[in-house]
Amino acid sequence: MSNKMRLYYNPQSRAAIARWMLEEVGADYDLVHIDFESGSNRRPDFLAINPMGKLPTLVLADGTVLTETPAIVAFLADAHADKSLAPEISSPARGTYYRWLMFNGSCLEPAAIEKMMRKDAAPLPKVSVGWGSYDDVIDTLEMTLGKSPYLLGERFSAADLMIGATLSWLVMFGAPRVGDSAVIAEYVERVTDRDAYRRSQAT
Ligand SMILES: N[C@@H](CCC(=O)N[C@@H](CS)C(=O)NCC(=O)O)C(=O)O
Repeated sequence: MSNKMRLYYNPQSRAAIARWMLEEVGADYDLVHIDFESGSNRRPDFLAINPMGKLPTLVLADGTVLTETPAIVAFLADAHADKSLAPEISSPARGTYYRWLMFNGSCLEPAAIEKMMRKDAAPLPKVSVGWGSYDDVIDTLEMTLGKSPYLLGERFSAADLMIGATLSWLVMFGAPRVGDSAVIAEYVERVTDRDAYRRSQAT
């Protein structure tokens, strides 16, 4: 095997987001296809790399293992600072960038999973769960994206890649509200209208 970065990958997974980011920064990487049906992500050789058995898993050239999509996205943005996908460290915009990168995993994903997979259950208590409620999460995104084309204003950043990718999956899976929201539909179209995104979709 070469000493390039290795992305353990399945196109029907969050690994597609990591691949999009690898394309944004122009990284040289190998894709290792993981077949969920045959359970190859639960085999000992893969669990030795990522005991969670999850994708994406990115192994850097020096053997460092990265998991958690926002961490991979944030690392690649910083490792390729010349691509200007993250604001300068310590700038106020960097704070806003972190805000939305973290919002993905702490609010958007769990709110959507609760909404779509616990349809018949009473909503979890708003004061206790970090995402408050699905409607609050979507209202917050609509309010923010209704004011400017990107989460940081006029410039695309890796936070848009993260939130935009998740919103596009939610639209595809028919999550409530997102498909009917012009603000969200236009945002998803805007952030995915990029050569790197198109390259990342290649089979
Ligand atoms: N917290 C992880 C979640 C990763 C995750 O759940 N990946 C799913 C695919 S989208 C997976 O690998 N599922 C296969 C399995 O658990 O067997 C991240 O943000 O990257």
